[in-house]
Amino acid sequence: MSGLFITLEGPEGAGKSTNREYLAERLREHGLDVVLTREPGGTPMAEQIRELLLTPSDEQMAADTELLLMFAARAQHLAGVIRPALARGAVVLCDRFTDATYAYQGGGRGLSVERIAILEDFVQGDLRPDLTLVFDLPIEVGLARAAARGRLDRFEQEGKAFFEAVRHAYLERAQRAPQRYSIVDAGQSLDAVQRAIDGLLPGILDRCRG
Ligand code: T5A
Repeated sequence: MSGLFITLEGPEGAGKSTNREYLAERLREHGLDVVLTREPGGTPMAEQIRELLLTPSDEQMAADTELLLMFAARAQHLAGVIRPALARGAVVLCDRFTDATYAYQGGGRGLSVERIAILEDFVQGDLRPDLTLVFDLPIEVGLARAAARGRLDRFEQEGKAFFEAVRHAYLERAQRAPQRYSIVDAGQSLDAVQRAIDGLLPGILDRCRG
């Protein structure tokens, strides 16, 4: 058996976590085994790496360190959660994955896409998401939602230009491979976003059964 690997992506505050729960419920109604997870993180050790990555610090983290820690956490997550779940035929719904590395470390930090691709091949082999939902919205709207929750993490303290580059990188990747990506307008009301997800559901269920 081989499961289905679905990732949810987008800039800060786009509603990925909220809508991941919603999509999981819809899929479970159809009797599917659904595993919810996130990056960076997803296992106890990978969550420790997440703390290192998200906690603001007086020592500036070098961009290469950030990149390598993302892939270190990912290697642990793949071994401990994602590969075992896919092997037993589950649907894995993962809040962020390697598209986030291309968007944040590539687009945001300006690291070379070729270098990211080398690490992607090294850590993942030929494993890639089957489907990626990109929750897209104006940067100011997402940052306002994130800020309303209180203290900002290390990434949320970046400036607008960083997040515009992140958003641009996501949209560019989605446009280059439309068979893998679906873009969801995440700037709408939550009801409208969830209706858009309902519209994608038949296609997702087909892939689960396929
Ligand atoms: N990162 C990650 C990298 O740089 N490289 C990588 O390779 C990876 C994997 C992770 C950080 O790490 C970076 C990217 C990130 O900066 P995180 O906390 O997981 O940190 O960051 P986010 O994924 O951005 O988490 P957020 O919680 O900020 O965003 P979500 O999950 O998109 O949004 P969510 O669902 O928590 O919603 C945010 C708020 O908005 C409300 C919700 O109720 C919530 O209060 N909301 C809406 N309000 C109005 N209308 C809607 N349609 C709404 N949808 C949600």
